[in-house]
Amino acid sequence: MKRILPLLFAFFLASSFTINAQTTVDVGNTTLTENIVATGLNIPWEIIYGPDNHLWVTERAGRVKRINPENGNTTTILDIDNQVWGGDGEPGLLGMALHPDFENNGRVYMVYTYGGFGNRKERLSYYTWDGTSLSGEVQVLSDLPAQTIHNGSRLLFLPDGTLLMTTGDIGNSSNSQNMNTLMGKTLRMNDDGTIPADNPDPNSLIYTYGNRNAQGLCLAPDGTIYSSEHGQNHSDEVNIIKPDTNYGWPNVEGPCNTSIEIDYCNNVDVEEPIWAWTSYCIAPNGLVYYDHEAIPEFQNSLLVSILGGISAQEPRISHLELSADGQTVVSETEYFTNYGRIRDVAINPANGAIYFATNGPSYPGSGPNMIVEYRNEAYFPSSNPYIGEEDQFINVTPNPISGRGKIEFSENFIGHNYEIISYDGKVVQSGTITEQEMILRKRNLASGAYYIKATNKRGTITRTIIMK
Ligand SMILES: [Ca+2]
Ligand SMILES: [Ca+2]
Repeated sequence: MKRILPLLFAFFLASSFTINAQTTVDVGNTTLTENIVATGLNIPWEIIYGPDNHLWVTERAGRVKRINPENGNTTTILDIDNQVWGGDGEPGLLGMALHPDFENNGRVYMVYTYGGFGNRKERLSYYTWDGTSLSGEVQVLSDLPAQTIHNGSRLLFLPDGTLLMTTGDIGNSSNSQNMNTLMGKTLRMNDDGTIPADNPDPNSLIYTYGNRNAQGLCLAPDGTIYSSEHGQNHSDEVNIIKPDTNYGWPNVEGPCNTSIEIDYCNNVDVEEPIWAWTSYCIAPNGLVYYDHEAIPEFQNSLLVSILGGISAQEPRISHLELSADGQTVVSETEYFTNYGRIRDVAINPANGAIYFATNGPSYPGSGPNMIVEYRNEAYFPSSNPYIGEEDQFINVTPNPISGRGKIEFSENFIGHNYEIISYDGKVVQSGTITEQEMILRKRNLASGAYYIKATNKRGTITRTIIMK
């Protein structure tokens, strides 16, 4: 094997983030194997496993990416950077959902903030997928107030075809009990934004109230709706969402357990969370109900993305085991604790693989920002999720590299450029791909975590490189 592209530069890498290749994690008797599907993303916020067997991801600055989970090939299918306000802090392009009839109507719903200082707003729109990109914005709900914090925005279609959307209190806690504003609520609407006739108030989108800033919503097969909700300094919650229900904020945080809260709850009907993290702020985000035999230990449980709060304490996925009736949480176990902040999680319905989006080690979302898969490779799905495109790839072997490593490119990358980027964001090497094999030597690159990125007409592939 020839050395094709000489490595001219070696750069010092300073990163507090450590990453290992080919990690496995045991969940009871099931072994899950890690695969970093894509990296170098710009704060992935929503991650959906679509009926097209691709991952659909919002990036907070204003882009939607579509990722083939088998080879990591990534394409940008919508770019509304110039329309979105925010992207650095909490506002930006946030929640997304595919319409239940997506395969026929191609509708992709999403929430973003717009305007800016003096005119901060939030909007729900849908775009239509044509097989290549998203276009044709239809505004469903506009002119919602937005702020630099607490913009909710998680979306969930229900079996009856209506759409739930969480809204935050936008930093003004009195909004949550005020039925004259849509903020600090869960909203329920038809797919065109009109009010369903069977809403608690047939003249209002409000479905629940007393919410602070809920950014997780999921559905169990029995119809139970679970939500995660950010607490203030403590009492992050998991709730079961029921119509016309008061979830307590700002009068009650977590369970009714202080004397003031108990007095309040004796007079006002407040729904208490089924689980609360009461000691400090862990900032729960997207969650899923796991219902697949590939990981039997996760069945009938919630997997909750945990950012770890502003100081990123104990970011992870929390496995909340549910009681048989799904109404209470039996136990919490922490997994995937070494990826930095975890924003959202999705499941491949064919093989039960878990995908999660990372937002880096510190608030509000420094890199590395990755999509990580954990799969039970011993499980053989009844339907093969493999979707081809094997002729587009980048492989790094061995990984980690301790002496000499090899990068293999698919032929269609020849003539295109590549970059090797450290996990703190510096391009340490770049050039044109002239042949299918490139040798990396330990002496050319300092120890640490990097990724290689190359783009051609089909899309972009990123692959992690660990130099021992
Ligand atoms: Ca509450
Ligand atoms: Ca309390």
